[in-house]
Amino acid sequence: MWLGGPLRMRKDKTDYDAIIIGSGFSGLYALHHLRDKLKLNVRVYDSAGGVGGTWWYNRYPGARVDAPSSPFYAYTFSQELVDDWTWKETQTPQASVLAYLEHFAQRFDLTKDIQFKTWVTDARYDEQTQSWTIETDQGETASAQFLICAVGALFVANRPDYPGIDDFAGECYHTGRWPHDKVSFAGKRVGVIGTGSSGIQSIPEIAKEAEHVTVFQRTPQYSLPARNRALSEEELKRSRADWDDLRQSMLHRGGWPHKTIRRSAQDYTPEERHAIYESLWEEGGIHLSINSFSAVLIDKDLNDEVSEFVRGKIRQIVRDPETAEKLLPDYHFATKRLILDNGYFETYNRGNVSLVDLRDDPIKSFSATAVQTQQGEHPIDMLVLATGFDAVTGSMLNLNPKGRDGLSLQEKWADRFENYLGATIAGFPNLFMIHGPGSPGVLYTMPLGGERTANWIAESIAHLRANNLGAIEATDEAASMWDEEINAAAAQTLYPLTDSWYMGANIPGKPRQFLAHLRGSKYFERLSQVADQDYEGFVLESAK
Ligand code: N01
Repeated sequence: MWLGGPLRMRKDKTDYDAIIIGSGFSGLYALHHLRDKLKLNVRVYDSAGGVGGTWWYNRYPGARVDAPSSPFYAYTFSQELVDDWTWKETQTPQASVLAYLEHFAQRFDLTKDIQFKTWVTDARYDEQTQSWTIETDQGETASAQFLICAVGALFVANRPDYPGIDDFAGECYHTGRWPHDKVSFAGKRVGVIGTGSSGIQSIPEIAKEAEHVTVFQRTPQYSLPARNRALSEEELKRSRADWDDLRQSMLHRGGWPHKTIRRSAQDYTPEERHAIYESLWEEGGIHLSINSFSAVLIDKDLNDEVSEFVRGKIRQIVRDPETAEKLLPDYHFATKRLILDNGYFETYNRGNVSLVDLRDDPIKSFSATAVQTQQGEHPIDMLVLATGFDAVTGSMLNLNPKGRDGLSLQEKWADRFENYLGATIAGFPNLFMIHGPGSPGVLYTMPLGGERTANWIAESIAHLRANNLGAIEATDEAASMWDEEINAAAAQTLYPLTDSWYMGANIPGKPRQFLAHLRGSKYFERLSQVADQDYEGFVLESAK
C-alpha cells in the first residue's frame, strides 16, 4: 500500500489526473482530499449554480436532515472544521446544511477548481490512453485518468406522467428542483402529490400559509416524530472536546456515535415491549427502528407489533377517524425509508387540509385548473410534486458513461445494476462511484460514507501511481459475487417485501433489486480488506 510521498503526475497524457462530477458532500470532500492530500490535478463539474448537491436543489419548505443529525451529519475528518462550525438544531434545516457546505468550500479554497452550471454530456474511456474524456454542454472537452462520479443518489426527479399534467396552467414545482426565489402559498389552493420524506416535511409548512392543501396520497407512511430541538452550547462544547472518540464510534458503529441497543423481543412481555415503544416514540428520531429490538426488520410478527403501535399513534393524533384510517400504513414498518416529521399527522387536524387516498380514488387526469380523480374534481392553483427520484442509479444512467469497447452504462445496466463494492463497474476501468448501488449509501451517514469512500478511492489511485499501473477494473466474477452478497443479505430481511425506492420499485420498468449494502461499518472494513489483498476482484493494468 502507498504510504505517502509525492505522486507521479500524468499531465503529459491527460488534462487532469481526476475529473469529479458533482460538488455535493462527497464531490467536495473528494476534491479536497485528492487535490490537497494527494496533490493531484483535479477538476469538478456541476450542473448547479453553486456547491451543495442535494442541498442546493432541495429547497422546499420544511427541508431538513431526516436522519440522526447535528452535529454528526457533517464532515468528520477535521477537528478545526468541527470547532469552527456551530450547529443550532438537532434536525438541521436545508439552509444551514448548505451554508456549512459553502463554508467548507471556502475554507479549503475549493471553488476555484469547480466549474458550475456545466452539464457533462458525455464520458468515454479510451483503452489506449487509459483515460476518460468528457464533453460538456459548454462545448468543452477534458480528459483525466480517473472519473469520479459523485452524482448524487437522489438527483433525477421522478415526474408522474398523468394524462394532461402538462396542461396544468398554475405554478408547478418538484420538491427536488425547488426555485431559489421564495414561493408564496398565501391565498392559494395547493395540491401535493407524494407522501415520502419531501411531502411529509413540506406539507405542514405549506398548510401554515396556503388557503387549502389537498394531499394526494398513494401509500400511507410510517413517520416518526423528529423531536427537533435546539442544540445546547454545552452539547456542542462536549462534542468538540470528545470529537476523536465520537468519530471512532461513528467509524465502528452504523455511522452514528450512539450505541444501538441489541435485545431480543422474546425476553420481554407484550406490556414491557409496548412501554419500550412508547419511550422510543417519545424520544423521537429513528430510535423506534434502531433501538427497539434487533429483529424488527427480520421478524414479521415483531414488525407487525411495531407497525400496529405506530398505527395506534396515528389514530390518536388525527381527530377525524375517516382521515386517520386513510393515513394508516400497511407495509412492513421501516422497510421504506423512515421519515421523521415535525407535526405531519397533526396537520390533518387543520381545517384547510384534506386527503385524497389514491388507492380508492385514483387520479384520472389534469386540466388547466384542477386534478380530476375517479370520484371528483379538485381545483388547485399550484401543484407540488413530492414524487421522489430515480434513486441511486438514475444519475449514473443519465451520465451514461461509455466504457471498454464503447459499451454504454445504459446497455450494461439494462437488466441489473451490476457493480463491485458499490464503487466500480466491470468494463468501466478507472471509474469510481460514490454512493453507487451496492454501497451503504442512504443507509449510512452520507457525509461520513462519502468521506470514507473517497479515502478508499484516493488510496486506490495512490496505489496505481506508486506501482506504475495505469488502470483498475473490477472483474465480472467479482461483480456477480457482490450482487449475490448484497441480495442475500437483503433476503434475510423484510426489505424486499415492500415496493420502495430501495428496491427500484418507484420507477415503472426499473429492474427490481435491492440497491444498498445493509451494514455500513462492515462495508468499509471490506473496502480496506480488498485493498490489503492486492485489490482482490480487480484487474490492475500496467501503465501504457
Ligand atoms: O421521495 P419518495 P422523497 N402518483 O420516493 C409518491 C431523501 N430525502 O422525495 O410510496 C402518486 O420517498 C410515492 O408514492 P409510493 C430520503 O432518503 C432526504 O419524499 O411510491 N404518487 C411517495 O409517496 C427520502 O427517502 C431528505 O406509492 C406518487 C412519494 O411520491 C428520499 O430522499 C429530505 C407517484 C415519493 O416519495 C426520497 O424522498 C427529503 C405517482 N405517479 C428527502 N409517484 C433529507 O433530509 C411517486 N409518488 C436529507
